[in-house]
Amino acid sequence: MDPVERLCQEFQRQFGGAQATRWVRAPGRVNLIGEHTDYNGLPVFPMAIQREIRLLFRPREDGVVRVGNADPAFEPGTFGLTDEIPPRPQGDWRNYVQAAGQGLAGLDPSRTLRGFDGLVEGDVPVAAGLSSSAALVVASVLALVDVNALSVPRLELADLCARFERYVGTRGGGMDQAICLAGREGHAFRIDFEPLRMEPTAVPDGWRFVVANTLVRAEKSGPAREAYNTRTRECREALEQIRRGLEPGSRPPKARGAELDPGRELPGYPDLLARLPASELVALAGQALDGVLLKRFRHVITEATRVEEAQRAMARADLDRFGYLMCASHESLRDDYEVSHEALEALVDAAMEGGAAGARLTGAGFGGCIVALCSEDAVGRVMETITDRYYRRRGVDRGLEKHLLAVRPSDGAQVLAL
Ligand code: NG1
Repeated sequence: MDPVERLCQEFQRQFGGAQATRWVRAPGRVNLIGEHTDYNGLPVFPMAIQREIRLLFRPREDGVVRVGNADPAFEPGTFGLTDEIPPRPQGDWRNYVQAAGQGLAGLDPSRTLRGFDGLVEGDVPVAAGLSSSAALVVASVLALVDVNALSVPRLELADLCARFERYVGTRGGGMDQAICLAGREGHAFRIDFEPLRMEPTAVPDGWRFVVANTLVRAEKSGPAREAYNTRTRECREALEQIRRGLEPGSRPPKARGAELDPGRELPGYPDLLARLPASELVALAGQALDGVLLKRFRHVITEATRVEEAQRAMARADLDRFGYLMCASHESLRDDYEVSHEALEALVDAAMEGGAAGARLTGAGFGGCIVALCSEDAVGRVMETITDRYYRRRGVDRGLEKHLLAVRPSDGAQVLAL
């Protein structure tokens, strides 16, 4: 049976009454390169994928949202649309729907929003770095925008969704929501921030991206949250110290010509890169920063330069160069940003052994997925080697299609009639 038809039946079973009228599909995403750069205002390079969250809904007359899940492991919930919706315990899936509700209600507290009855299902692996959480927030926002006939431009909506998602307690950047809303079939996007800008690059015909899940959950509503938030804090601290090093008369800066004008607004990471070449910034950091802060800073700066180069490599269909940059990104994430995990290392090694042009952890790390790039004719061998060297050794031999997949660059989220 068609998945949407099955979902319609489940909707009837859970809610009764009138049938759902519309549904939203909101894709997961894989970030090809540019990790832990978005919250520093530096570019990323993701694509939307064919795995998605689906939300079937019918409008309500009142300001209540009732939401159920096709997976019985996830309990249903009801909440009123106000600008102060009490969050449920950390990790509860309904918080992502509530994030959308509170966010939209808070935009204009004098306006009463209509709610919906909605049923959610999806095939984006949870806590795997493929952004199931952003897809759920985006789907919920789009359903509310639809039932209230609001009109918000896509990029503005992406910024709003990123802000709304902070309701769950993470301070993520804006990559996931932007690519989920504005992805395009056949394309990856370079995304820049502040202000949000998206530039498509066609993925060359013969390129295949393989995603493999470590099956180590990296819950950002759980333990990985603290590790993620610590990294964002360290990046801010590193920036502060570098800024102090650039103040006139300070010791050191050795980078001549880069001193700040007194009274000028303090630069963020993008301004630093506009002011000095990456190599000089890293040299300057070597004098101004110690230990962990130096490593974090070095990752952020070098990763931003890899994004620039990777975009050019894709535009000229240079598979080997793109793969090389993915591997360099992974090493930097492992050694300088310290967000890898032995399971991620094992998967990257297996992908490379199978003939991938490059492989790296994707998403925040600490578990979750890797992404590997290979040519069309190598994809079978890469997937076989990963199966053999990773999954079989861990006794996983069923349901592999859920954990190991060749992803296609797909369209962004849409609201569709039933
Ligand atoms: P994942 O792990 O895929 O949810 C998180 C952030 C991104 C970005 C990456 C690291 C959220 C919702 N997403 O992605 O914005 O910072 O880590 O590059 O926090």
